[in-house]
Amino acid sequence: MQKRIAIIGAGPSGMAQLRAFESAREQGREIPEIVCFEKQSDWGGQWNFNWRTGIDAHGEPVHSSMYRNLWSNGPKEALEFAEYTFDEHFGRPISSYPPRAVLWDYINGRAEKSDVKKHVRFSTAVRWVQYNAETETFTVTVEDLVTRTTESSEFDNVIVGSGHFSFPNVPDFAGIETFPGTLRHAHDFRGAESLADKDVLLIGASYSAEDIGVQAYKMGARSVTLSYRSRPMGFDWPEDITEVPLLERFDGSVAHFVDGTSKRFDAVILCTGYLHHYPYLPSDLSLDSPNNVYPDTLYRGVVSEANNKLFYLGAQDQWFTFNMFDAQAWYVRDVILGDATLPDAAAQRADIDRWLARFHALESAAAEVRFQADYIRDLIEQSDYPMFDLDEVVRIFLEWKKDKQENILTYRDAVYPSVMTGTMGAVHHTPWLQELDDSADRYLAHPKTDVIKVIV
Ligand code: FAD
Ligand code: NA7
Repeated sequence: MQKRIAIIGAGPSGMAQLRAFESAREQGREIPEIVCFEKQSDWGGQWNFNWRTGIDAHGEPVHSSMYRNLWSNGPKEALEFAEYTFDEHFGRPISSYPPRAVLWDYINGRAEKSDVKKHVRFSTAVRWVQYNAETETFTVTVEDLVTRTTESSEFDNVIVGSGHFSFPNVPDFAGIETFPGTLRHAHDFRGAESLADKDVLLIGASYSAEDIGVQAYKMGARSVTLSYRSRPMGFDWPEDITEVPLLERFDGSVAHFVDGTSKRFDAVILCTGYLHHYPYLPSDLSLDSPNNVYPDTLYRGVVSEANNKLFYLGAQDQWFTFNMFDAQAWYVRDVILGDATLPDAAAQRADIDRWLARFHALESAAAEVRFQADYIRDLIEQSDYPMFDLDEVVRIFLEWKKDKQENILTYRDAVYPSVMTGTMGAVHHTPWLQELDDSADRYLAHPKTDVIKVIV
């Protein structure tokens, strides 16, 4: 009987999985019946912007944490698909840090081209997944959010692609209930315009705090204060952005920090990260991990140790994104098709432990980037996904980090060569700090540039 595969989520990870199976089919392979359940009405995951916060029109938690003004926070050259390039999609060079809508267009373009939409059941939320040891299948219960009908069916494998940047981690702070201004988590942040002329406090010292802080500055905040728990980000901030140690307590609109300083604020945004949370999975199958580059209990970062018929895509903290999801999806496909075999449980554990030992010894962000590149290399070596120059991607990441150190306000104006085609990114027509229109139309109204080949 033909195998049945359930994919949960049609974000970049789920779309990579659909593409991986399609690529096997194009090579004449018989592929299983695939059903991808997506609770939103369109695909793209985080990249499918939603103006709503809290709950959506169906009463579901809003998935995307992205905001209107979001532009790629890393060079596009580091996330490019090895088998669908930016050149192929746009037909001309574009800059290295496109806005959200342009990256959505890119992932949408590949998926549309491979005609995989027919496998997706949109507006359908996965409610529960139950493994049956006797039949060795999963019963997947879903709800069609439009017709309000619930149904269950059997699958041989389940692939989790529901992401892990949607359920906010919301810590408590003494006196926070007395704060009278705007208070929210980064998950509910949709744009920085309302922060103009405001004194803004951001708690956290990672990507969200960094980018929302810079967005607030760009939109004219009076001051931006970033409060860190472990260590400051340490960029050469402009005068109106300051880093302070951890928040100790609020007293009305005044925040007191552990170094004894205090300041009055109009708005507070908790940039305190997200939880791995899989409400449709029983606890023994649900990944429980902090946000890091090697979550424990996943063999090769994707196969659930608790049940080898269950897979997770994109569960890692992400330096690499789209091409890492591809490497994972191609490998998962091959395990399901029987082209890649899994070692026994003891060997899986030994392999996980080897990677974990390496992960725990990492001492710098640069070492983490190299670690993730090695992880991807190991995966690609197991499948027919086109190998690409991962060392060159690492070099681009390190350049990006250097550019940010030099100037956190202008790093998005830099361009890099494509690792896949050698095409140099085109300098955008307007410096990022001055560009107030984030639309794809405005972005793509780019004067045509000659393609420059760079020898890499
Ligand atoms: P997601 O994109 O989260 O997609 C998961 C999908 O699963 C969603 O469509 C969701 O609706 C669906 N889903 C969830 N639960 C269910 C359910 N129960 N039933 C059915 N469907 C369900 N990456 C970059 O490369 N560059 C960036 O600049 C960048 N910026 C980011 C900014 C923010 C604010 C955030 C939060 C992330 C950013 N990322 C960025 C990382 C981003 O997470 C990845 O690029 C990518 O979106 C991850 O893809 P995914 O498919 O694993 O998860
Ligand atoms: P991250 O990268 O997981 O970072 C979370 C940050 O929140 C990190 O600096 C944490 O400090 C901080 N944090 C967590 N809990 C607390 C408490 N209780 N008090 C103070 N600070 C805290 O999440 P991001 O949202 O920045 O990024 C996630 C993704 O979204 C990423 O892929 C981006 O591309 C966009 P720590 O350093 O651990 O002390």
